Amino acid sequence: MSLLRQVATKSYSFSAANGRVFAGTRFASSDSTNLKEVLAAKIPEHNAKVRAFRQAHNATKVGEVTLDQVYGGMRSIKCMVWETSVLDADEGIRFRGYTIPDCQEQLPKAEGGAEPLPEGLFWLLCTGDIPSPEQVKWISKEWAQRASLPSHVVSLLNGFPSNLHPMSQFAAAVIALQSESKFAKAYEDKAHKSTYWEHAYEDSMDLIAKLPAIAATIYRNLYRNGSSIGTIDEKSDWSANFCKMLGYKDQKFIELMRLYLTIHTDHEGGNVSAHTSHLVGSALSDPYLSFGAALCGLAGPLHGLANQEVLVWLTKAQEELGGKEVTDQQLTDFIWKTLKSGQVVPGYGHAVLRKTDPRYTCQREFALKHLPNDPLFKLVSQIYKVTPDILREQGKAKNPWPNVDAHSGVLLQYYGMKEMSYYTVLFGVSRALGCLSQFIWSRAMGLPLERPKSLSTEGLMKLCKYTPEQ
Ligand code: AMX
Repeated sequence: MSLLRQVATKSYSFSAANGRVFAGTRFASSDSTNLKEVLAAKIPEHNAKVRAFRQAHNATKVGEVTLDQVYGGMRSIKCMVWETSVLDADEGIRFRGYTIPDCQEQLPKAEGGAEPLPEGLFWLLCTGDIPSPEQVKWISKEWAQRASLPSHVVSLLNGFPSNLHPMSQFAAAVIALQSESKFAKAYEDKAHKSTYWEHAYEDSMDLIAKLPAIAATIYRNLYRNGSSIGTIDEKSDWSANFCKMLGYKDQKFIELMRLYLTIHTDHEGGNVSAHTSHLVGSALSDPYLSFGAALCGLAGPLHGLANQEVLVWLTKAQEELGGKEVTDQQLTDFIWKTLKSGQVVPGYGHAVLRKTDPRYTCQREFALKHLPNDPLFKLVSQIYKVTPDILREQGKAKNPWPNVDAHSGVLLQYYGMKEMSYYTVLFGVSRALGCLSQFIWSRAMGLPLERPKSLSTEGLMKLCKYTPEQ
């Protein structure tokens, strides 16, 4: 019986000194570089805490639901558990309690680098602890070792027509990888429920490791004549390997990718991609199916595809405005034209946020540091100056401020990645870290099948004792 299986099936006791005792084995959970060991130590402790909490408070009300919320896309209804991050309307995202500036300051960096490594954020999302450099190196190596793709996935990718959107290719390839699922196999083999998280962990690590190779194959097939993605360097980090596979060598681009893949990971549980993965996973579908479904949601223009929409819109603005510096009035007129034609201003507004997205701010800071004179960045800055007032004047959007997608494309195009229909794939590679860290915890906590109640309009009218006028 494996060590971890023992952990999952035997009772545990907590050692107050510096670790936890499991089946006679001591894990100094904060010191181990093995993420699975650290999780094995933390899960029973968390579950015991939740059990006690629920016993005391299961009947406590956490909110009320109005008719407006039922018709209005369930905005702000508090109805799911998401352990890895929480979004505050004014402050923005906190990953396990840490803001983006906290993460930029405290998460380990690559040698000579200034931006956090996404491996570190994954460790933080999984464990709640800021990892040591050694723990982050352990993850980089694990992901490098698990990165190879089965041949049927490569053949599938190579067979896609060039008019199939990169996000559709991405989702299809992730679903096709399901042949490798250890979770599905374990379920078929009647694995005990208490071990589900272990198989979820293995699948999640495998899937995250393979995403850059899938994404880079899509990129090279579509935009680089199907050239080879090359090999993985086990000594390199996940983002650097990804950039190499894509064909980008510039150290600044690699740094940008580390930041990009860190900040797009997680945005609590209610957004379309996270919620989709949560819902699908609750049926005990494996991580491949669950995350493949999440990617389909991310591909929508009101969600992840907005980063593509922003660049399309910026390019149109440049063309229409003559490609030179414009006055605030000219830009204002262009934005009003967009609104009056019934379109949204892409990259602005948010279902939860009510201030500028800190993911926008940190990308803006990156641009101010590395590309302050780029004409497209100047246009993005000018749009930031004029758009909130315009949206306020229009009086519809509850949040007139920019979100993450208003800024990401301009940075990518600066370093030569101009293929805008590819941008959401990068978002998807990062989003896996949030969806899958929570997936592991969802199975560890034994969260049940999601099944909220729906009602027809007739049923709602009856409930509200409302009789329509004849
Ligand atoms: N431009 C124009 N109108 C906007 C707007 C924008 N950027 N943002 C919101 N509105 C409109 C809505 O379309 C809605 O109009 P309606 O009453 O005619 O249907 C009205 O304002 C009220 O919407 P809301 O309550 O403020 O927003 P929401 O929670 O319904 O939607 C979002 C949020 C993000 C879909 C919306 O702000 C939007 O469409 N933004 C542009 C697309 C975008 O940037 N999406 C990316 C979001 C971040 C992400 O998920 N990656």
